[in-house]
Amino acid sequence: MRTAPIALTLASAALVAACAAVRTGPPSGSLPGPRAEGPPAATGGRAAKRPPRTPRGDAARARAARAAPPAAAAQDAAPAVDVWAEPATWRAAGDPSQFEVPLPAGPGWNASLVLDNGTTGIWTVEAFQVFPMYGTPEVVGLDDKGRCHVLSSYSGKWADMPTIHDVKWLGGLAHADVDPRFPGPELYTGGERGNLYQVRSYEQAALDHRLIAFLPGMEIHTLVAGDLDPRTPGAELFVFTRPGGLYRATPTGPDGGFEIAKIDDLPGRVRDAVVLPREPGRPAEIACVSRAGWVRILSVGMDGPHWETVYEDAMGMGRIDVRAGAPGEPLVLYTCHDDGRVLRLERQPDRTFRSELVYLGPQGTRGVASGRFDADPSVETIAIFGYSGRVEILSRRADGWHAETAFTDRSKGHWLVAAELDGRNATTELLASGYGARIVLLARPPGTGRAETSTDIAR
Ligand SMILES: [Ca+2]
Ligand SMILES: [Ca+2]
Repeated sequence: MRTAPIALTLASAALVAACAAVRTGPPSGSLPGPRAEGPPAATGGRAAKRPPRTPRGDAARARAARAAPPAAAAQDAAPAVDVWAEPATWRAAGDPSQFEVPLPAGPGWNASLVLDNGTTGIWTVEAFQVFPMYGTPEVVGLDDKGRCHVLSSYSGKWADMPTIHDVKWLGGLAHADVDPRFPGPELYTGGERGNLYQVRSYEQAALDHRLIAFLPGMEIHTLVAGDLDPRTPGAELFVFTRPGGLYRATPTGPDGGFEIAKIDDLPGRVRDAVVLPREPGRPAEIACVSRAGWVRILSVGMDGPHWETVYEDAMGMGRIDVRAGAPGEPLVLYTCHDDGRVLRLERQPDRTFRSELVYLGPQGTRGVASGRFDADPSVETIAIFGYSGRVEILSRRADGWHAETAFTDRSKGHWLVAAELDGRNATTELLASGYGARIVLLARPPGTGRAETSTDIAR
């Protein structure tokens, strides 16, 4: 497999961003611009096709790769797909509710369709165990018309059970046992209209949903759930909004409703957040990434919220993931700037973070996912997605980070998540969604990383 070498290594001091000093207290800054991120009209854009690439020999390609900047080298290997094409040019690849629908993928990857949503973009996708009686986690996607798609797999097919119709986009999504009045975990989502919903699942494979709170004039961009605030018992939902605010929702309202309390103002919206593995004796920590150009770790004490800045630079940011490290390994976060810079942030023994720039990718990064994407478990890997339409795998090898294209969608990407959805390999799968109005599953071929391949069991 050819990979595009990236001329960035640990030793590239000039490209290693300065690690910001740790500080606490409320953040400061200015409010973001008026443009909303989530909801693209699925129409519009240029219809012009990219000209075909000129074939070149391997030697010329290698010379060009050495001479070109890293991002250009990576793009050279990408298929010529016009990610700004009109939806009218799209054709359904098949019906994934009836049979497994394969899609073209990069070398060493299999792609298949989970949902074709016509021309309606899908802004968020995650995998949760919504129905415990099915072994495989469900895939949950939020679309531009305010629908929450809950998709269950069955031997390569996917059954969609859409719920909620909030008309405008849904963006925030969480799954946790927040409400003790209902057994097991619940789904939570909200969006442009400021409506916050709870979705409950039942053993007979049924869903219902209800409005549990309303934030007038606020867009709900990000939700996280868990026992996050010591001032209220049990689990809470944290709701990050635009205009920038942080709200807490607790299952303490009348008639099964929730109560909402504003707990902080924020300079710009948090577009993604992840609850970090809980350390004994320490408060819950939530890593947050903002359009205002920072990564901060939020924790809440009896005196209120504390913010620790771990990275900042003058360019919007929007996605974050945490490495599923082994016990004793340092905490590692992966994040990205909107301009295509992908960063690795590693917590040091003194709890400060060391930042490393690992990729100068295409503009419009809209997905960062940590997982095992290589047959060799010792290779550190992350996946990215965005306005390039390409899902790229970044692998850290002895000579630095490398990029390869795993998949190219029919339009711009908006969300990427790692999930375990195929046990035939030893690697992590990926779910991608966005302006292409579909959810795509990416998996390494059966046998990848498994010793059984020597017996041809994968054929
Ligand atoms: Ca519950
Ligand atoms: Ca797998």
